[in-house]
Amino acid sequence: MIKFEEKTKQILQELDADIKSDNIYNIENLRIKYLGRKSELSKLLKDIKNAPKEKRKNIGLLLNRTKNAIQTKLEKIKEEIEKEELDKSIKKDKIDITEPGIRPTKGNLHPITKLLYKSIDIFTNMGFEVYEPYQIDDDYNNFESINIPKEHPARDAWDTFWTEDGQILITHTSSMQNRILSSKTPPIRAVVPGRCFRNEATDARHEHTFHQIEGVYVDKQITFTDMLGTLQTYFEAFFEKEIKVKFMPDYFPFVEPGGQIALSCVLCNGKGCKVCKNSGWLEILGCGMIHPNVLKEAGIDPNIYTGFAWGFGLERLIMLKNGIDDIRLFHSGDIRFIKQFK
Ligand code: FA5
Repeated sequence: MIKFEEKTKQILQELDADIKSDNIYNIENLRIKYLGRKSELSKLLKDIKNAPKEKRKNIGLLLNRTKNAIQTKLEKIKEEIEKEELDKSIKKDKIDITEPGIRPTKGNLHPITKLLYKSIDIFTNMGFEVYEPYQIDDDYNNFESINIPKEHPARDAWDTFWTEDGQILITHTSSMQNRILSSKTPPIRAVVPGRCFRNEATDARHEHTFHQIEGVYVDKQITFTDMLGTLQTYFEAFFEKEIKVKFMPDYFPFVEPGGQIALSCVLCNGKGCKVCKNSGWLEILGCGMIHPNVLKEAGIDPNIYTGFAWGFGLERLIMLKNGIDDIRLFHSGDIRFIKQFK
């Protein structure tokens, strides 16, 4: 029995020494060495039969305990190695989600995105804040709050997509006028670039989905000429050339007086061509002085403050700037079209 006790003690000591050394990185070798058929422990197990009969049971228990102890040590060291390897790989493959993205080396921005950014730059340099519209909004914001009550005939001017629960896919970015005017105190200078939707047949100049840029400016003593100056400044920066603007009266329920702005044709410089139908002018946007009812609805006193608003279609401007003859090309998904706008 003493021989067995000494031997098992030696085996466990030797295993501990191996574990401390580099051998631990080959668990399988250790398992063969300490538990394999040729191991010291196996030899001791075979030796039981030579021990006195009455001691065999205790020797058997001792050897079993030793075998379990070896297995537990090997199991533990295996877990440690696996954890260490996992930690190493986590460190190596760690992704820092706060790092900036890698700018793609190929590809280019869609012309709408590109000229939307350019327009936002121009307006922010002029002191305008930028708001994004809700693409699905309610009747109050798209119509009622801007002086277009239910049953008002002017609603027919905006062919509207309704959702089943009575919401609206915004027909114009004027849907943000009341939100902006009622949430701020003048001076208010804001632009709203965003996607609009109209339930109308498409052709070379009409899409069901297009972009508008709305603008509102409210302060004391704001006049009509401030509006003309602001828009002229924007158009000259956008087209990078001198431009004349012309106002023609028109009706929008949310402005009074209201009208259309026409630009001197950017293609023929006002001389007359196919695009401007030889008139030298291009009608480009709706605008006007904000109606007192719209100011009142937003909690602004029209006796103290005045302001102007406008809304134009971005696609139509890009078409002019780049000589594009069909608005449907923008969403055609034709990569050859997009690649031209490097
Ligand atoms: C409006 O939508 C008014 N909310 C604009 C406005 C704002 C007037 C503030 C006064 C004060 P209108 O429906 O005319 O107005 O649209 C304005 C511009 O959006 C048009 O001049 C045109 O450039 C563009 N647009 C309108 N419908 C389409 C369409 N189906 N496809 C492409 N562009 C369109």
